Amino acid sequence: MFVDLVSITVESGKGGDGAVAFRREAYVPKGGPDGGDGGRGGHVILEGDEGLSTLLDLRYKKHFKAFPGGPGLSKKRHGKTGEDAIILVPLGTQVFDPQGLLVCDIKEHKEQFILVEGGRGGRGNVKFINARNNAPKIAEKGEPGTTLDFTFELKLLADVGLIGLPSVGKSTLISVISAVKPKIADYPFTTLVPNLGVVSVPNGHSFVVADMPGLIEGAALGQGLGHQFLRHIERTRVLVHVVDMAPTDVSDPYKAFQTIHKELKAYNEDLANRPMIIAANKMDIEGSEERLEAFKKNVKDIPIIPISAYQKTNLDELLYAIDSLLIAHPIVENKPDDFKHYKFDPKEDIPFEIRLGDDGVYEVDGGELQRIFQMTHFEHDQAVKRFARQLRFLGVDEALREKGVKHGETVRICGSNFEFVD
Ligand SMILES: Nc1nc2c(ncn2[C@@H]2O[C@H](COP(=O)(O)OP(=O)(O)OP(=O)(O)O)[C@@H](O)[C@H]2O)c(=O)[nH]1
Ligand SMILES: [Mg+2]
Repeated sequence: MFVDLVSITVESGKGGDGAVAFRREAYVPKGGPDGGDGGRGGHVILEGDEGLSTLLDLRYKKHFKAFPGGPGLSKKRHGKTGEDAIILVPLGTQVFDPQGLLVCDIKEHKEQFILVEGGRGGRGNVKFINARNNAPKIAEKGEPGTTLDFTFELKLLADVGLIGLPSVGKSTLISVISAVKPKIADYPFTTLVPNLGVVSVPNGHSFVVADMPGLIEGAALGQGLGHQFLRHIERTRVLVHVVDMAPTDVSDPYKAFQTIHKELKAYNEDLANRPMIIAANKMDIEGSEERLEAFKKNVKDIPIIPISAYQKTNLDELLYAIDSLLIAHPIVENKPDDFKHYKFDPKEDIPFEIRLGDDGVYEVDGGELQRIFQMTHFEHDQAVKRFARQLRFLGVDEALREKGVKHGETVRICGSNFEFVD
């Protein structure tokens, strides 16, 4: 089965908690603080795998979760880094975020991309030593991981796309110019999924061709099989439009050409303007010469190469013509800074949000406050005090006062009730 579109949920690992620990020294009941930092949570990483040709595996496993970082240890030891979750994808996989933005584009074998970063490890108590406190009983919890949904879309990486109505000879053509041997039959819709083949030009150049399922009228609107695969020609640099010069029905080659052109245009204007060559096929059949002459009168701006895929005639001329067009239209690479990584980072956000709850209690939540809350060890008194200072610094106290909250009243911070001390 050829799967080229899936939705996936990924979750990066939470950072490990920082440790509160003290050195043990002979005759000293409590030595200096030595609690180490928590380890970083595991990333979610994409990796290109040339052995894969579809996103089929991802249809069955839709949730990927990296491991959390290990907690910090005594003697200032760092916690273990959480194991990454590695998602193997076929070359040509593009990943889109929920807003539809392109996040990354995997094109090479073993190429990796950090899709979602793991949470930072919390700092151990060693990091909280200061002039006023040389035995801090405080540490941070690890930064939370991030859970996000992405859409994975496979768009084949072919240089050339073979397009045309059904039964015009696309698969026959790829089978005689490359090592790919697709099934060929007399009935329409033979080709159900795209086939990729490597083609060698006699001059030593080579390129990758995708043989596409036949397109029919209405393809851009979802008619027939071909439409699902139109995305796979989006990335080709050259289209070879195969036109049957001896159709079995009475349909005119020029009409056939126009039908496909209209479909390309309806799907994506850019596709219709892609550098194109017409392979006028089945020239071995009687009557094709006359049709070709008529066709040439209608189509003047696109090079037309008459061939017979069946008898393998004039194929080199076609390959040379494709080669020159490819040279004239080199690959445009996406720049790495076109892409973005995701990390738990409410700082980009607002500091916090405040609203009156149904029970008349003010609720403060969201943004940077959420991160601070999640990283606070409430078991430690000093951590709670630090949390209170951080709230003041963020402006939470001020905002509550403005709302008319009085000393001793209850407020809800990130879902937990606290007493407002003013
Ligand atoms: N006489 C003749 N027959 C050909 C030629 N090329 C292909 N055919 C025949 O045309 C029929 C359809 O060929 P395919 O290669 O399957 O056509 P296709 O364009 O891949 O068709 P779909 O995959 O259905 O879109 C087969 O019976 C081929 O043998 C040719 O140059 N001359
Ligand atoms: Mg075919």
